[in-house]
Amino acid sequence: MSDTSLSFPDDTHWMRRALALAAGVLSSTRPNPRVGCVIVRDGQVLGEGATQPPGGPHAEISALRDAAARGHDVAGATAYVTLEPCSHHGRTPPCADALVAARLARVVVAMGDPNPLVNGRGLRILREAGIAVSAGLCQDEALALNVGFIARMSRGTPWAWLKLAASLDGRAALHNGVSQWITGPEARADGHQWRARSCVVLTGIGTVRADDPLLDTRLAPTAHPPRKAVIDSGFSISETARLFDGTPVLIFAARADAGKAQRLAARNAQVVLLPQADGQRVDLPAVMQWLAADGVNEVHVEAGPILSGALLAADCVDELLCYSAPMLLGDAAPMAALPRLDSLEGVRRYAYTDVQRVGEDLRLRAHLPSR
Ligand code: AOF
Ligand code: ZN
Repeated sequence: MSDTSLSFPDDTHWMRRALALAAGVLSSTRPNPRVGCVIVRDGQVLGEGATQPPGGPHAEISALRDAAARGHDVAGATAYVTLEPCSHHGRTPPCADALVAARLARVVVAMGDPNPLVNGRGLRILREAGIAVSAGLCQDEALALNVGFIARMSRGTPWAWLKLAASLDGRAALHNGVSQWITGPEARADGHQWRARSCVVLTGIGTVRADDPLLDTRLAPTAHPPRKAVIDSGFSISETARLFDGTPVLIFAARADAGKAQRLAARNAQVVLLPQADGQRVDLPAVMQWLAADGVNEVHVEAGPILSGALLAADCVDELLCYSAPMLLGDAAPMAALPRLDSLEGVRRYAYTDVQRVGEDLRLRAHLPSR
């Protein structure tokens, strides 16, 4: 995927526009990747579009329809697409065929589609039809837009980030449980943006019991809210928990009670029975595998120190999304409960990938270097 031999000076400009279109549909394409497409001839945009919600047109079809609506014939034009056009009949027909039928002269693609149903076949269809194809332009930006889709396709688990909010000394709550509000309103609204772009907002029964959270996206309203999920091995969740607001809820449990499960189904909750890992909690990697099999690309974890620590220890977290408030809380609860270490040898080291000021706080993003 790095055949950029046929690049033209404005290619990067148009690809960035296609990437911006894809970034505009962060919360509405799940389980599909976010893709943008711009069709250009002689420096003029003929049509552009992004992936529509599942069953709706893909980015290329949106752009072709936009061009038609503006009265443009796209024959001989160049299409800039952030993901390899699809070659399969899924919920919609193949985009590669549509680009061939529209007689484009050139297609510039940022990254290949890791979906085994596509995986190079889209580019082959275009090339075999005599279209000039370049691939790999702005590949890193394109990969970053769809880390979750790529993780699900290539390793069978979603991309999970752990949202943390803590004082500068890493404390998430006072000794007596008081935690509202350590970070400021801007950080909380930013956190909701991350909830909104995810496929599932995941928490633990401890947090549901302690805070009765809504886990919704009220500070980042979206027409396509993510599902909610609770790890509740003992199936002890209150039937009147506030998170049951009509949005689909998944409850991962190790045991169920048919009557309660049926009553919760009426509240749009589904109980998923999974094996226990340690005689206590459901197996956390099994939760991630179940989610990926169900089409989940990105998981936003917002949980207490116990589940946060357990997910870290089980290697289920790809990225830390940490809001750090300029205060010191001293002897108080940690943001993640991790085993005591005697040396730094076994410590997990992350690499900061992004640091931003959000209101009075800092937002730190960090990945494991291997991811
Ligand atoms: C594209 N353009 O905008 C997107 C693509 O079931 P379907 O028909 O919606 O196909 C979903 C698959 O299509 C998805 O898994 C991925 O491989 C590809 N997504 N392809 O040409 C797009 N979103
Ligand atoms: Zn397509």
